[in-house]
Amino acid sequence: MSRRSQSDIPVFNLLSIGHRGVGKTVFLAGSYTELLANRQKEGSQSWWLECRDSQGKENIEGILEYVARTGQYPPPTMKITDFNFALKHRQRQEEKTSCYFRWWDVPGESCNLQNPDFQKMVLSSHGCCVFFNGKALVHNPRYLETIEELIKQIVAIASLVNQHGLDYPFALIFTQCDLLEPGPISQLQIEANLQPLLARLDAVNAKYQRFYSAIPIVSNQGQYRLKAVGASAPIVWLLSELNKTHQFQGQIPLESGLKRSMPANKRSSVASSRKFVPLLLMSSLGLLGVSAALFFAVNGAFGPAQTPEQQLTQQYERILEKDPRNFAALTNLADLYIQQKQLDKAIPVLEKIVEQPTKSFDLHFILADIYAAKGDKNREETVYDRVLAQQADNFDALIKKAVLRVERGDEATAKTLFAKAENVAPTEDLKAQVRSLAQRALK
Ligand SMILES: Nc1nc2c(ncn2[C@@H]2O[C@H](COP(=O)(O)OP(=O)(O)O)[C@@H](O)[C@H]2O)c(=O)[nH]1
Ligand SMILES: [Mg+2]
Repeated sequence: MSRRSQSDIPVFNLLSIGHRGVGKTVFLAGSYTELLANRQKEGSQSWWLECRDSQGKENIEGILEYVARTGQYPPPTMKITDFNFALKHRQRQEEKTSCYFRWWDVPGESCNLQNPDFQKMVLSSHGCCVFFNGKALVHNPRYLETIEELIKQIVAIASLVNQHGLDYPFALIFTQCDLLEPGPISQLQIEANLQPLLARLDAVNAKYQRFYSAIPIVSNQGQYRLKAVGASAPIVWLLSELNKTHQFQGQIPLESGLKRSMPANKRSSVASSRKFVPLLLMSSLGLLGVSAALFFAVNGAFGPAQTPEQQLTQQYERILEKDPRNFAALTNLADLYIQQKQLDKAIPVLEKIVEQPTKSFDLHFILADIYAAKGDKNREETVYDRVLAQQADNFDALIKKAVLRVERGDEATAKTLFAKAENVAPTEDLKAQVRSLAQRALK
């Protein structure tokens, strides 16, 4: 029977991402201690973790010893950063190694895909544990805002993975769940509050699973310990998913996965669409290019921040690309451009509107006002003519054209127009105002 040689055993890199104090160290120590009990058990499902380096072993056992001695969680100074583990199980009295994995603890503030160190970690990783404070998710309505940047980075990685059809599992771990009311309500609240992230992950077909972690400290006859029931499930799930994938395609970290997944016909073609820009860069620039892909993924997943007005503007512009005379889209778009003080963009839209028959001339007068503001009296007057061609007794158009005629030294026409306006004015008061205006203008 052939034995699996040391070099056949896959090595996976797992990212552990979450803000400081979320519970990453406690989680790893809890998983380690929970699985240790399996060491004596027989069976391929009884996994445990073994530290591969003495420094790591010293660190993690130091944490467990600290808890046992003090009954307290480890202080933040007992740092866990990088760890090398073997996932082991026992088969017929023999210890077997299923895989190796490296655990990279990334504090929240380093999770920025524009940070080269984080990029390197992401690109060499095979899967990821993302930590959220379960208690804060339920009780602090502003918690999500505080981790918005982190969420952005996660979704960016997930969309990149999706674009390239890669297998990259995410374990979403909700910590400190022992501090929540037991029962399903708390879980439902967590899920409801995390919906913005879950919806984004679903939208990019991310492979993820949720885990509710509760690692209280319990005491038994004066001996303290981390009581970690089910704490190790996320690591075991991630590694079993990666082992499954590994059997089919070997272990592919994100970076080589991205390169490998590039469609062959896109590698050399000059793709004009933005979607292929990262692909193009990747093929020609190696790691730097893949970093660029991550950068584009962040911006692609969220786009530059847009106001609701900008989003609406884009929607109307898209409608008009297909249906250039769509009246509702034209009027709404004109309105939005004016609100955003983009008068040069509003003009061609308003010109299309005034070409169409209408009962309301409000937008005609807005267009005329814009021309007036630009000092374009010819075009301003054309608008009044257009109104008068459709409604010869339009009071506003008569008055405005009359004033314009005076400005242009054509008092005779102005006089006729004022007279017409006075004639159509609906009230005596208004007629008097027109007379007075005409007198002042024509003197
Ligand atoms: N009750 C409870 N508290 C926890 C748990 N996990 C973490 N904590 C608390 O959160 C603090 C920070 O945890 P730590 O693992 O050091 O956070 P890290 O900065 O993400 O490594 C700990 O000191 C505990 O007070 C848990 O499962 N239950
Ligand atoms: Mg820590």
